Amino acid sequence: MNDNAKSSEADARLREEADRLFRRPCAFVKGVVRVADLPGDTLPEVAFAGRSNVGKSSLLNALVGQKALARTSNTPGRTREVNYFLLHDRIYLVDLPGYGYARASKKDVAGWNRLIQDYLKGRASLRRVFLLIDARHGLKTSDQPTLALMDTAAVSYQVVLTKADKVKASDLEKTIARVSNDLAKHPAAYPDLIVTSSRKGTGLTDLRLAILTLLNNE
Ligand SMILES: Nc1nc2c(ncn2[C@@H]2O[C@H](COP(=O)(O)OP(=O)(O)OP(=O)(O)O)[C@@H](O)[C@H]2O)c(=O)[nH]1
Ligand SMILES: [Mg+2]
Repeated sequence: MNDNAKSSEADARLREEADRLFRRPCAFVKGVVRVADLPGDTLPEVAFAGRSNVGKSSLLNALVGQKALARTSNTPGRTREVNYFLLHDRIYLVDLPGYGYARASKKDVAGWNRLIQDYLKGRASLRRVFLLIDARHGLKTSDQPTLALMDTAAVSYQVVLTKADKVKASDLEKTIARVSNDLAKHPAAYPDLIVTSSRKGTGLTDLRLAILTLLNNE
């Protein structure tokens, strides 16, 4: 067997292992509205951040193959707490409230923004933030404060395009190129992005593998 064949066999094994990890039990632990109430930081965690309605909760459900573990909604502003889910007693998956939701009250928005900021800045066990971006829109002005915060706080983050089923392949390629180009200016951003559709199941193994790799590097 040549080296290429060996490495692609190893890749396939890792991808299987990643899918297997996400078939393990995953359960809701708690929803938190103040950083003081976060669970102890003895386990590693990854978080899903992004504009309201971008598909964070749907992606989490798709990853673990459960339809209604995290609550989703057509109406933006569904997730209002920092929601902790524990996968296989090994890693927390953290579903964050969305930002950029114009119709919520100023007081609510300020509260959620403060919560997200405090969480992102101060969580020692946070291994990576998956920053979800709608594949139809790319990065928006309302994503900029979060990007800046994570750059300043040196929080490692990776962009995940969502709802890829909603765009034509040619437009998707353009968005990927544009977002990759923008990310090159951000020191804490991981250069590769992951393209997903929770509806079609696209990219789920790629994202699971990214998370497994973080765990294997613990
Ligand atoms: N077509 C399509 N729709 C999706 C996909 N993922 C999510 N949606 C829809 O997008 C809407 C928002 O999904 P959520 O998962 O609730 O979004 P969220 O980012 O958690 O939203 P907030 O909690 O409000 O911040 C719902 O109507 C989902 O059905 C996808 O891959 N494809
Ligand atoms: Mg949500």
